Amino acid sequence: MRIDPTGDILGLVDVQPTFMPDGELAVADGDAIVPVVNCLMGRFPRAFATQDWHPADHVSFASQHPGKAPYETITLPYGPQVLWPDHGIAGTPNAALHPDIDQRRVEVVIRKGCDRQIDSYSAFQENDRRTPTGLDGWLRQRGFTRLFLCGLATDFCVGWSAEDAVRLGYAVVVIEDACRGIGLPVRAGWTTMDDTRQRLLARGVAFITSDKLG
Ligand code: VGL
Ligand code: ZN
Repeated sequence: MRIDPTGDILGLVDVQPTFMPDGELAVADGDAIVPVVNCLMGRFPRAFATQDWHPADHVSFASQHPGKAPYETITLPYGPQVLWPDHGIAGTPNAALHPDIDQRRVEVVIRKGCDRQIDSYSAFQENDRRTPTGLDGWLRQRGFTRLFLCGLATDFCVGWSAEDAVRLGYAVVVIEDACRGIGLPVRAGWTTMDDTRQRLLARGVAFITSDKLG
């Protein structure tokens, strides 16, 4: 797959220590993507990044709901919400972009999940599916038409970002070896990873590995 230096951009979704081994919401093998992302960074002239950036009393934290445990689901005004361990706390070292990430080509960083009352998986809008982050405006004004996404977690922030990007009219490519997922069970033999993959494939998202990029 050839990279078009004007229309293509690499998107780093939540490449933060909070989602890596020893982090608060550790994704298995999450740190393994760092060298892959740095290698990709050399192939794309431009990149954007997102950071999960929550206040310490964020509504998505199980700690804010007495009697609830992480990974249980509750219902909020905007719909079902998985409860997470406290993570991505704004201003903490584990919420920074991973210190080994080469940021030279990262032109914009979008922080999301800042509103205490609303979670935000997607790079484009909060989970109320109403409040935009502003990323669409930035990408559109700069003329980008195809997004190559990598980061954490495949089945939450990467997947929701990919789905919104397609809906907003972008071509979307997920670079699988530069992503890792959480993989919560949804039903017997079926996880949020399978579910995400099927949903994205059905919407026209392409999945590739980084060695397929020319
Ligand atoms: C994420 C769960 C909660 C992610 C963020 O980055 O995929 N997942 N907050
Ligand atoms: Zn979060």
